[in-house]
Amino acid sequence: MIDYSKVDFSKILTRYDVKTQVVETPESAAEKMLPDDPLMRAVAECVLFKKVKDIAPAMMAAMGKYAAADVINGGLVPGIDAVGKLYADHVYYLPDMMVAAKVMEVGIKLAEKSMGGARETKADVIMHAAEGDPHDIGKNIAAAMMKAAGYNVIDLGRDVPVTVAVDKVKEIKPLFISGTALMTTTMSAFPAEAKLIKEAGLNIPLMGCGGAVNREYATSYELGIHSDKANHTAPIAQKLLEGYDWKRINEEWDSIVGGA
Ligand code: B12
Repeated sequence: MIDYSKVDFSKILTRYDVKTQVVETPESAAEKMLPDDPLMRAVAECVLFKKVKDIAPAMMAAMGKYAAADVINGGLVPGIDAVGKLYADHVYYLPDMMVAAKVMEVGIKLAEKSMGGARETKADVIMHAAEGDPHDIGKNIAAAMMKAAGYNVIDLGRDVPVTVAVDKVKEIKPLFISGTALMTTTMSAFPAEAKLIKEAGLNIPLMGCGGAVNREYATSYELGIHSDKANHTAPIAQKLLEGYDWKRINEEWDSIVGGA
């Protein structure tokens, strides 16, 4: 009989994947990913540590010093980015993401209230999250910024069927329609929508956005334009108002969003 108690298994087999694995914790992610500014950090920590009750006072304090849009980008977004990292590292699970998303929702609503909207609207724009996609945080941020920039945002919500989005485009004939996709399984909604819009004889641009979509993909089909960050949208919309079509937006994209 072999006596296994005397065997040193570490000399026989080394699990290099385990040995080299960096074990992330919410605290270590906070050190690496959250902002240093105390007001912004307090906002980001509410998201990362899922403190739903604390987000309102943290937002109000930060918005006392910084513009609401800056608090979104400098506080809320780094918080959810850290949540995304912890989920990818299997430290956080779906329920953690759900609570963190709730904190984001409350924060974005407060920021939106503070940003307000213009009295006269410049144009109608349609926004939605792609069919099958429940991720709408980025869309909500972009919608708040577009409202503040003076556009009438028709927000179709999330998991919007392709045909519902296209029917709304036919009905409203907006300046553009934007779509958000964070999942590789949902981004194919955009070329499908663009094709139907084109078939309806409309030349209305479809702005493909969200973490799953890059510029190359979003401009790989007719009518497709791209916006990488929520604050890129207003300068692009301004050019559309000036008469640019989707092709010209793509040709001059770098200079259009360069200053944003
Ligand atoms: C929060 C979150 C959730 C929340 C979403 C809540 C909500 N209301 O949105 C909940 C908990 C519901 C969720 C669920 C799931 N999620 Co999730 N989720 C995330 C997480 C952590 C953050 C996403 C986010 O909001 N980021 C912050 C925002 C600000 O970023 P954003 O949307 O990209 O927006 C920016 C830009 O893209 C742009 N933008 C976006 N939209 C628009 C629109 C316009 C007009 C403009 C101009 C710009 C713009 O502007 C923003 C910045 O300025 C990501 C991780 C990650 N790294 O992204 C995973 C992530 C997206 N989820 C993922 C997955 C797999 C899921 C689930 C399938 C998990 C599961 N096992 O069930 C489910 C979905 C199930 C289903 N089909 O219903 C994967 C997707 C992988 C893939 N490539 O397909 C990710 C990447 C996590 C991972 N690493 O695996 N999730």
